[in-house]
Amino acid sequence: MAAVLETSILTEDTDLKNIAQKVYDNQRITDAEALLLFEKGSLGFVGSLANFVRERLHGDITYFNRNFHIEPTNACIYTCNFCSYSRLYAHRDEAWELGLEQMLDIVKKYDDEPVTEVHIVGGVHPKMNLEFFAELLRKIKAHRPGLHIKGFTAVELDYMFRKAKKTVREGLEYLKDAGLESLPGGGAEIFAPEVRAAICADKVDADGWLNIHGTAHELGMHTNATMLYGHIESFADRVDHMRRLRELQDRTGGFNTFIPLKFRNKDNDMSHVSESTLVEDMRLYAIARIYLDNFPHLKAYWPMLGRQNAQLSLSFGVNDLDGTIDDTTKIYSMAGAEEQVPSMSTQDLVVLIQQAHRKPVERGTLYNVIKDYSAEALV
Ligand code: V47
Ligand code: SF4
Repeated sequence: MAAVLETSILTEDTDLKNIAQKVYDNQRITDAEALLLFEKGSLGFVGSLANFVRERLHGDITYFNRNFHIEPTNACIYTCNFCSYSRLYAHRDEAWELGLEQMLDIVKKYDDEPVTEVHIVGGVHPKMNLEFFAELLRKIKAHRPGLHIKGFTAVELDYMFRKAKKTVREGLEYLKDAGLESLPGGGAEIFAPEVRAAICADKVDADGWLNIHGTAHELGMHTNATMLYGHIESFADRVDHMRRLRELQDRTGGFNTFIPLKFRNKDNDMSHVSESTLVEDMRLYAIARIYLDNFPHLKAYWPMLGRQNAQLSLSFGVNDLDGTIDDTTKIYSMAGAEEQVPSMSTQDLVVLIQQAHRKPVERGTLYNVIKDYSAEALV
């Protein structure tokens, strides 16, 4: 009853009130209702509903993990217009390409650190093939068996498997045997074909991306899903993207986390497209939390959003702030993200979460609790 009262204060619109009632009753909202939220839902309205969902699922718990990144190369055969990172042709002199031992040295740098995950992601380099990456995985596992390896976007995997003439299932089984444990969510961008053709025409399409994730789920691996938003896509394209993810999740249950990625416009072929506003960012998080009822977690990737905005997102449905990172990723700083030197210590993250009146919990990649910091005093 109190919930109904709260809604009536927030809106006089009957359609929006009906959506709110559904959310309070734990019923799924339709695509048309999600679109309506994008078109008509004020920040306060969608925010309050999303926070209700977030607290029903997780209370005040806010997860983070301790991870580091390996970016094997920033050279890429593809030509995504939004990418500020790829250096194959235009800025060849700024390209890097790491060998196996160099990447193992990055892992060794963390020998005395209590990190639990390495995130491997990079461009698609024609010379870095399936066998090369399988060898990398074996070397990492031999050196540090307990380190969870989350690696390779569906875009990287699609290329690797096609080049090795393996099916998606064969390729994933091969990498899994070598030590790959889960997949990050990159490469999804926007699934709608017209937008995809305009921003990243030449890489794996929506069905290919979804097939790789669905097959990984069938093999018992967990994966994440992203959406690159705030450029030329429409509200309907956002709903279409999330619908495809929600449908796959209904079938497999293998997604852990949805991660909206805000388009940044520095130094890429879409620099003329303005970036979304903070209000629009928060509305998107909130609507994603309301619509994706079968996704357990919603993550704000703080190096891209900035730490204060990430803190704010904890009131708009977000319950995960990714990891400590330690300045090992360049993808966002090169695209003009808030955080040019993305590094936060565990203490920094704990304080950031506590300042938002939430409970910090360190997790493993699969959301196993490593340490509950909620009883620790704010410093
Ligand atoms: O797919 C590239 C994005 C993604 C830009 O699964 C850009 O835990 C904004 O997916 N503006 C790769 N975004 C990174 C990624 C990721 C990051 C953190 C955690 C996880 C996870 C996954 O970066 C790409 C693309 O969507 N990206 N350029 C840009 N200019
Ligand atoms: Fe390559 Fe990824 Fe950049 Fe596209 S977004 S050009 S696939 S590195």
